[in-house]
Amino acid sequence: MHTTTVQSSQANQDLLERFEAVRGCRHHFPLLRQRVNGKPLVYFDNAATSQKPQVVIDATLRYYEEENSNIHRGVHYLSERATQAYEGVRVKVQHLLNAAHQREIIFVRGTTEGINLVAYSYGRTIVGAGDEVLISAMEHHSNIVPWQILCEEKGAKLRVIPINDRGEIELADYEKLLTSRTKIVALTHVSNALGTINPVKTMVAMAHAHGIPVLLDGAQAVPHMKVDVRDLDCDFYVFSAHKAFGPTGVGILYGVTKLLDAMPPYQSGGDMIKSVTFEKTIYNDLPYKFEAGTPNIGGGIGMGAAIDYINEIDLASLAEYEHELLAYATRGVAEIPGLRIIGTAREKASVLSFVIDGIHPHDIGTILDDEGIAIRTGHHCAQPVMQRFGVPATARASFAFYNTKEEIDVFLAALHRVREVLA
Ligand code: 7TS
Repeated sequence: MHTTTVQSSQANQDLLERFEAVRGCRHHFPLLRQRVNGKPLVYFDNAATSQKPQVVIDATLRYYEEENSNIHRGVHYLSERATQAYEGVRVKVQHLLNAAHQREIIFVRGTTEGINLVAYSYGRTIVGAGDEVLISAMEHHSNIVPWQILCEEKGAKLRVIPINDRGEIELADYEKLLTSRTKIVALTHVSNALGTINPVKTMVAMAHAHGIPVLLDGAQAVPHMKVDVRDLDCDFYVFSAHKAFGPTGVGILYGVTKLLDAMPPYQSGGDMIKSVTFEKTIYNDLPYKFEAGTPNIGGGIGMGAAIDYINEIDLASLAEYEHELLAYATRGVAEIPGLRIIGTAREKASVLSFVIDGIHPHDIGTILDDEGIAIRTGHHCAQPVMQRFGVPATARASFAFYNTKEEIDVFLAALHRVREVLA
């Protein structure tokens, strides 16, 4: 008994020290130092976009000050330097995701473009009349609309895996929807509106048992957890740099070589070709076949710095710390009369969506903004989720590892004031 107590107090001490190390990273983010409406900024809109550490800002600036040049096309010094830096980021992403090959890492504009690329290129080659595309009821619009357009064009059917009242997928429901007509499953790893972490590894294995490929939307996963595409065994994985401490306008599509190789180009023009005549164009090899035109080079370099930064943080401690923040906030909001949490999955990332009886979420957002607190209100580009839970919109606080319990206290006090003023 005594030994257990000593061990557990040692474990607690270790945990506190690790949390302290995570919290210490806050000062790397210059934007968080500002005041908004005369109050210290409390930034709880991390699911929309994360803040950027100084190293990412510096790397982007340095690129424009010292390296700016177009890539893949010059023999001159600067072009070679920019090309090396940019291609170096591809290797960093490969290691971040544990992809087998560099050629499986495609630079895109973000999650949205990555999904569109797969829907337009892969989707159009494999989906025909009477086929089905399977998504879930908790998808972001960017993982609904491209598939809907594809299905309309091909006379195929978009099928939807339902979710339960906690905002979880029941695997038995999912299994029933996997049939010989299903041509692809496109699923979010973590829901932006509910916070649900889906059991994607199991779900990929279940789809593969039927020979169906799977695309995972990792927009909300990469900033919060270690992602290993080979362990997940997914066929495609997409994410945006800007939600993972990098710049806007750049993201990644990972795809397995076998599928990418067989896919036609999505966009065409410079860089994606080997040779062009008016009679015939020979496409470039992977990954360049999918990278037409001058990319966001500065953004890519900033993403590389963000990956270096993530690699420096202990991701396991980060996830534990964020979990602690979510649990603390969840306990706190439970004391606010009339407040209902939307999304109570057993496996959740740091998203707290809620409604308060008789108060519109936009009014909650406006009062919180007066206090310097940034949350998101609305449908979070997931209108079907709102319909599922019978609400027009929610207020959503989403946390990152640079947030603190003290900020959550400020947020809770402001929510109590919202009730006093508006209810
Ligand atoms: N998928 C998920 C799960 C997302 O959360 C988002 C953005 C996207 C795709 C699209 O990413 P983009 O970088 O291409 O725009 N989600 C949010 C959000 O929750 N609030 O603002 C954007």
